[in-house]
Amino acid sequence: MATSATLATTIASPSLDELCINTLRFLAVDMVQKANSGHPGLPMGSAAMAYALWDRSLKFNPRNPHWPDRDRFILSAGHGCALLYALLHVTGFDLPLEELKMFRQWGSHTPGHPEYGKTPGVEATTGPLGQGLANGVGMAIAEVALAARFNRPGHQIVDHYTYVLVSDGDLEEGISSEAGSIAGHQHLGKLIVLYADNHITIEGSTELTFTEDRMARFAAFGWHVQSVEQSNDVEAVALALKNAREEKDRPSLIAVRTHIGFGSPHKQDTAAAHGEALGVEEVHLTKEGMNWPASPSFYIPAEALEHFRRAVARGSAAQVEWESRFKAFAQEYPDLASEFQRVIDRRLPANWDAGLPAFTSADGPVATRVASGKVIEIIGSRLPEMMGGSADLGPSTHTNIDGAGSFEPEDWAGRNMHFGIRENAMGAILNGMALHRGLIPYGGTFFVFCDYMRPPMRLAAMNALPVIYIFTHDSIGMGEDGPTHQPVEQLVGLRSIPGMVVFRPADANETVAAWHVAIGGKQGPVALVLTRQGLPVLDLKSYPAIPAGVPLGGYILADSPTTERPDIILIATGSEVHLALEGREQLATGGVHARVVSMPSTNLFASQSDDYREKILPAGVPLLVIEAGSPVGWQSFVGPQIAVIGIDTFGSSAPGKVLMEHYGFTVENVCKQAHHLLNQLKEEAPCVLQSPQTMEGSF
Ligand SMILES: Cc1ncc(C[n+]2csc(CCOP(=O)(O)OP(=O)(O)O)c2C)c(N)n1
Repeated sequence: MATSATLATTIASPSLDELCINTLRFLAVDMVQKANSGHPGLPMGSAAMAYALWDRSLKFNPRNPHWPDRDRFILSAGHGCALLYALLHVTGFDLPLEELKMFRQWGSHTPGHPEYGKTPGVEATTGPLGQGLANGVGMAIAEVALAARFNRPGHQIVDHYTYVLVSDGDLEEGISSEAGSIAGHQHLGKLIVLYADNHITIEGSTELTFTEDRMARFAAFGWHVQSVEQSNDVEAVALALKNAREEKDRPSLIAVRTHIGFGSPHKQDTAAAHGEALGVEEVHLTKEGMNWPASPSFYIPAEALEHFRRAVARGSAAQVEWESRFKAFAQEYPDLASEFQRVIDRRLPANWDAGLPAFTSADGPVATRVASGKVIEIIGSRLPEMMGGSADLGPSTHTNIDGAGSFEPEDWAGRNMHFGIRENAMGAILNGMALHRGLIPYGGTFFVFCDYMRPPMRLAAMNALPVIYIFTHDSIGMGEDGPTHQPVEQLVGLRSIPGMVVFRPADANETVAAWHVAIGGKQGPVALVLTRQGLPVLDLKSYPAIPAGVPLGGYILADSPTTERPDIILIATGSEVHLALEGREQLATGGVHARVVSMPSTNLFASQSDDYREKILPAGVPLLVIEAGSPVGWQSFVGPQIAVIGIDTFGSSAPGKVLMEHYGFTVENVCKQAHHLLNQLKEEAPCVLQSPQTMEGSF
């Protein structure tokens, strides 16, 4: 049973605390006022609880934001970032006051929402509400997983907390229930969430939308819950934090009754304080009411700064203390210590890729999801930092690492994760694990359900996080489950995310090569889009270009037999590559010389040099694209002389082979459309973009 304690609020805050808290408040107020953009309300209301955490508990070193055993702090309510920037500046991170004055301006390190990599001390990009909370769950998972792997009796080298500050919006978002449920189930006792319970969202009071008992909800998830009635009572918040740390078995939620826009005579406790500058007059009145000098703006009292800056010595001492513990650990366990350093630095061991499977045509047919599973078994045994699983589809997605055990409550050495049917949280947890460092996280589901995890995938791409997605059942070829389960627009959707590398391999050997890029490349998230159905194997003896070609995104798999310059190029991805190969043979019998280009990753192909792309797709040669997905995107990608055999409607329920035929994915249709395109071009018809639905006789 969860404990709900209402803590005493009678201890008066010492005046130095008040001075420090008001410093944070007014830095935030001035930032937003100067930018005339941003969110002053949450910082004003939450400054005291944030101060209680940063001043009394948080283990961090402003001079080394990346020290491995620091506590993590995530401002999930990213719109309140002015508070975070104020904290980072006053405690001595490399964020000069000038940066605070440049809040939300071009090129500054104080963007409109916290951005990982842009501001020292920002642990996660937040703003899309709920994501930060689930990132925190991922970080807390990483902490216990690494502790299980590396700590030894007498050597606690992984031992830190994950703190998250959330708002109403974070807890309203469904992802908070997904993530909260996993965190409770996993008994993540070192995850501590502070909730700015200010009763206000953009449209007004939470009475409009959010009336459930949040404490009871999280208690039901298995959390330890506490309430603090007076947000400005630093000691009460500090005591609640202490209780939370002492609760080893359950994650903690501390609801602090804050007041949005605290101190603003006309805006406190109203939605007007949420998302716009207070206004010159209101800023003046607020400062006056709280005995704060009206000018200069961005005022930091010397005593407050001096007090805040003690964080530097404190943080450096904490780091030095950890380093000496790590040294003792390294003396007793030298291999383990260098292994820890390796995974934290994201370095791969030598020969990590030795002996990856080379499939032969005798192995076929092989579904690419099965080939992927074989690769995971091998590299999973070589790379203990690989940790992941699926959203309750492990047997279908082939994401299990044999012999690696399940990651289970308080048996955190297992590396096979069971996310349950919670794709959005799975994506955000993977991000948190990657942000923490020390792990290579991966997660799988059916391709069509990647839509449920698009928000965290977008953030993974934005932050170039090394997360791997394993999406199976990649097209109508998956069959009978019908249009609800048949991805059509997902490929173009994922390809359109800047920085996301999407692979749709044509066979088992391309799958191996794609995995090689996913692990060995340095490019951020990689999505592997894999078939349910078996595919013939492209034997490396017959198709030696595969290992070098896949990393380039597109390459010549089979060239035009007799001419330097082909009559037509058949571009295909995934299962349709086999149609292209057969089509090429048949076209040759009619005197048409076709080249087959396999393009497992359009993103990587687009990033190659002009020379390379021209070599593969010489200008002026007509192109026929064959892909069992939306045709959107191909025309702009490959030029005007193009036709596409694609799908611009949803699929339907039938066996995969039948569907492929009905949607025009047959050798006959490939040849027919190739001839059609060539004839049209002879007649100098305008450029065309066709899908089977618009093609005469396709059905
Ligand atoms: C996923 C998502 N939906 C919508 C928004 C836009 N938005 C920003 S803050 C907010 C709600 C504000 O309420 P609350 O979370 O209580 O923050 P507070 O008013 O206390 O600052 C909304 C809807 C968002 N940032 N993320």
